[in-house]
Amino acid sequence: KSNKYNLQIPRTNKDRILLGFAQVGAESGWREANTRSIQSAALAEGIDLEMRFCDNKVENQIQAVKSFIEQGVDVIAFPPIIETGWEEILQEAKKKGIPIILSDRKMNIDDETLWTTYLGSDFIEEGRRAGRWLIQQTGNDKEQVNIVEIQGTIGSNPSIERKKGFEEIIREHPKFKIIKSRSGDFTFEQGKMIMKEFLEETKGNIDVVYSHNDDMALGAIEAIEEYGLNPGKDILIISIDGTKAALQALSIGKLNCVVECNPLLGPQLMHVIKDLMDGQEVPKQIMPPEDVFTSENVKRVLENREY
Ligand code: GYE
Repeated sequence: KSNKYNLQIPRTNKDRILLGFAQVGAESGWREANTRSIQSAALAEGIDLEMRFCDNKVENQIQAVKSFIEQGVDVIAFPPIIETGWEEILQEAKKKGIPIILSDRKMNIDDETLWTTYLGSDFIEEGRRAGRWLIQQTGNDKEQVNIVEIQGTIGSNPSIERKKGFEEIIREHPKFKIIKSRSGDFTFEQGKMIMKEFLEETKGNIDVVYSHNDDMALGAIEAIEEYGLNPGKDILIISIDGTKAALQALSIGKLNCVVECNPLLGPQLMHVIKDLMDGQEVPKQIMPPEDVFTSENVKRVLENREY
């Protein structure tokens, strides 16, 4: 079988597709929901799944992809932990005729024939949504609004683009200033630690936290409380993802805006894999549906949130 990229697709077993998935790790609530979604969708669709967890280390992820190639799986999917450095290993996959799907993170690579499709969000747009919410906040009569930014994993596509989209919006409104920006690697612990540093360094002179994911925002909320300030009131908090824990914080006013990033990619992933294996053309980008949550609409979504 071949697809439009003229890759010869080796089938290890005539009736079942073997998918190798090199998962980032378990850095966030988003990631755990994503893992469960992929596992249950594979089961439901009768696709054999081999998932490796890479503990958020690029070298582990390269190793995992390498071993999937050696093993001769039918298709490989993964969220590149960082954007760069993938040419060599993807050339190897191409030589073996194994199609590559980018799941939830894009990469920065010249030869776009080395991957088939990207299934995931538009992170620049997520950053813009966060920025747009902020500039629309009335009652902010300060001359300068001090923003601190907690970035995700350095060099990762969502972190780079969430920063870019947010800056694009606030750039046009000079009173909004990012006074500090540092990485919390998408984890609760590091988000809390970075926020503690920010509070100490600025003596609490912070108006807004822009966090690239929920876990770091929840960590920041704890740091703010320990510092003796009120998260959501003294300091506005904007986050990205939309996990249940963050929506709960939003519903009690400790968080102010959550831009949704959908982790439930499993069904769409299995669907596109089947199309690929059938030799069909697949779109270069597939985007899940997403929303923005504030105190006004949080109740509705919280009721049915499974993750
Ligand atoms: O926002 C973050 C996770 O790649 C979109 O990775 C994903 C991001 C998500 O750890 O919470």
